[in-house]
Amino acid sequence: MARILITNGTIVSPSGRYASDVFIDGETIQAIFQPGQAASLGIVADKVIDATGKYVIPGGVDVHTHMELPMGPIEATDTFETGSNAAAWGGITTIVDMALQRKGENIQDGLAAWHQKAAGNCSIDYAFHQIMGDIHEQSLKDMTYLVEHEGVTSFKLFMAYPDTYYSDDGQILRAMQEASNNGAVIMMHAENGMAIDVLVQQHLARGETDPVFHSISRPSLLEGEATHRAIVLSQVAGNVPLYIVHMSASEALNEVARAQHEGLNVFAETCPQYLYLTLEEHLSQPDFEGAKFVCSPPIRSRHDHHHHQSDLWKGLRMNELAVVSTDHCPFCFKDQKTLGRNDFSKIPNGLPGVEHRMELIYQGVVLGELSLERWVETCCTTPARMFGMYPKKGIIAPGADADIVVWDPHQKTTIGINGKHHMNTDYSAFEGTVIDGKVDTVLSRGMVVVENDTFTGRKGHGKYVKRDLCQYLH
Ligand code: DUC
Ligand code: ZN
Ligand code: ZN
Repeated sequence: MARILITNGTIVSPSGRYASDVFIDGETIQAIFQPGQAASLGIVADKVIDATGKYVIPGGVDVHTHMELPMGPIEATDTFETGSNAAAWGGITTIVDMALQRKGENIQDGLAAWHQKAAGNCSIDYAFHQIMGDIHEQSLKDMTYLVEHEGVTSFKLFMAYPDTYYSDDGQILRAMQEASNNGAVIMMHAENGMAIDVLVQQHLARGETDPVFHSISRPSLLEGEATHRAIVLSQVAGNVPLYIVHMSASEALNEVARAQHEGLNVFAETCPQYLYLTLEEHLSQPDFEGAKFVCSPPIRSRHDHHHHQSDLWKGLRMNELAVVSTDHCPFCFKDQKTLGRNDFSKIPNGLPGVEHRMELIYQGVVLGELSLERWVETCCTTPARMFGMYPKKGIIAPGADADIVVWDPHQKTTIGINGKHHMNTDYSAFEGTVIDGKVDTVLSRGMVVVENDTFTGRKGHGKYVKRDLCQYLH
């Protein structure tokens, strides 16, 4: 494989930025040179990438995607091939997807099915979390087996969706106790699904069937309540590491901040949709267009008793929110979202987003919400450390995988079906958003996968990453 020199750029890490050159030999970073040093040492590269005026950052790590997720009679529309390509276009070089165990299935089969979907199809590296949708004796044994042998060190449980993925408090506690023995992280979808289902039925009975009622029937209070309950259960289980996924609500953030203040091992992520989209501008769009923005937890109102979006940005600055992921779970508007035309509860939940996380969170830098360093930390470095992939992933340093994005702050792009969009959906949730800055070049383990607005990656280049335990605690 080639020797590549990235020159004249500014390397950005969580701890600062500095002008240096990156020398790649094969799949890994060989050295960081001071400007001009490579030439004086007689280093010869097969390819030189000129990053003058650009940032050189670690490849993005998106730790929450759902490629090919079955949902009722349909499936999320991105395959590992289309989804990993779209991710690469957006400067993501590692995804951690959620392998699924449904009720009545065993965990080992669920994981094997995910390996089968992904193997040989990805253009970037991939790893798995395991969804536990049926917690009993055997699943608990399997959980420990996955941690010890399969490189799967985190498990997602659901307090929502009583008809499908739901676990009750007793099951959650048992999984947490097992995790406190085997070192795994418990990832929680924290919404009170039982109470939500009552509200859903009441809205439908009143004829309130539009997409906006999806959000109204899932009040932020019930995300706060479930977050609180998950934290208490994690404490009872011996302060097991708990990671709240896709946080959308101030009430939930306040619970996490309080737990962190008390010294508990509680972490959280949010997603771009919760930072930018609103009930008023998006979910309320006429002609059923609001269905394009139906996901759970829901997009919140601008006029709630809390200002959720400004609180979430504050949480990102303060490290109460450690990570930004996407919860990428794409469905088409035609024939999929429209299944819920007369009943919002039948709209498949999820948004396409894996391609846009780096550029949307960079807008937080442009808007003054986050520092450049914090952008890299929340999108690249911390996700790698949180889920046991650092320092192979998430950092530009000798020995690390050569997963690198050259980011041009002087360019602009427009997101959308007629603009930048490579995910396998017939709409974009961020249609028309103008992005200051642009992904210029992307390398995955030393292979150039995006360059000059062209995809140069290869199906099957992406490898499975066996993960270690959470590196904040071990
Ligand atoms: N929420 C979504 O919106 N989609 C996938 C699963 C989830 O929890
Ligand atoms: Zn979820
Ligand atoms: Zn999810």
